[in-house]
Amino acid sequence: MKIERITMHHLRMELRAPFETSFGRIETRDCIIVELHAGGIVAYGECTADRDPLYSYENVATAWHILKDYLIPAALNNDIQDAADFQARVAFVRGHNMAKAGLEMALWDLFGKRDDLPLNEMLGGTKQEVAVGVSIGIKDSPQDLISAAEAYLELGYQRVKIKIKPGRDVEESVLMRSTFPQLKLQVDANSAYSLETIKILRPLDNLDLLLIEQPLAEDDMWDHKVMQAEFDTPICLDESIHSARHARQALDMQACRVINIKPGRVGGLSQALAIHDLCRAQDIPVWCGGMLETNIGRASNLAVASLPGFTLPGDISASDRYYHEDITKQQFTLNPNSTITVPTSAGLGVEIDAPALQRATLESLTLPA
Ligand code: OSB
Ligand code: MG
Repeated sequence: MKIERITMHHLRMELRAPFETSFGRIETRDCIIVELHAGGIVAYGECTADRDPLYSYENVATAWHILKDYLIPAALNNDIQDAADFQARVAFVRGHNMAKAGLEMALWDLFGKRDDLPLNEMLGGTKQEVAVGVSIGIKDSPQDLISAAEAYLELGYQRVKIKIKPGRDVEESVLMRSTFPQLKLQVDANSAYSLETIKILRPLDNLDLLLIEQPLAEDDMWDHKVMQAEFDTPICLDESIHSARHARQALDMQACRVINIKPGRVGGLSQALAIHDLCRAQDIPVWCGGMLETNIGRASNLAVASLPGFTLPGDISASDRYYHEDITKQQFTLNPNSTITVPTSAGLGVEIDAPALQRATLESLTLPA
């Protein structure tokens, strides 16, 4: 399909509550929404890079630049056949996976709308509802964490992930486990430890956690292998996995037993699919991570999580867990069994709330100008 025009919107979304991880605390979340026009269809994608390069080296400014100067020019006025065709055209750009994924998502939305197919069907999804949990940031005190968890359990979430960092790890995890003995519980360190300091995490191995997510540095695949050999709890990689190739290498060297798939981090839905297929063939459980997306990215995550290999609950919470105002007309709600229903309309299956998008937008740029 010939791509006629693309607009990028830089958004700043106000979180309902601050979100703190080992790399920092945020009260607002930035992202780029890609709006694509072709053959009378308007399609959307979300680039998950945040304002600052804390979770990864990408941020809004780098993604804006890479989209404007490389990726969008590679797509404009071209007859893009499918996601693989798009990836081949932008393969010359090294890295910048979140920028690529944002535009690729808009292309999936476009093709879905053209062919009247929902994204989950295009990807090969098999579930109508997907199991989800909630990711709770670091709180001011362990007691505040327990209160926050209680409130989420009250709402129906049946799986909780807590963020940890040095000094805010063992006490919190032990307290969570003793307060909620049956809860599906996991922790995420966002690379806050080293092989020397993981000794502190030893007691976590006796808490029946689903997994320990990304304890070590992004580029320390080998050290994760060393750690996994010393821990019974599955290590799950998030930041370390940027491609299906990385996923294969991580599994080959037993650096992890679970993979968190975030389409943004791996360069798009097509790579997410490839990692899913690889893991499924080896019986490695995967789950869909979250990047505090708007409902655009959330719709995409729900479609991905409907694939059969996504056997662990995703970090895909209801819309009202995130922002004061989201940018689509429909809101995602939690079903009583801790699932969210996968959208069934064409493409991403969500309709933009134009005034809300406008209110969240700091800057827009249309190409061709
Ligand atoms: O590491 O999984 C992470 C949010 C921003 C950046 C990194 C991570 C997260 C989350 C939030 O854990 C999950 C969600 O979107 O609900
Ligand atoms: Mg993570």
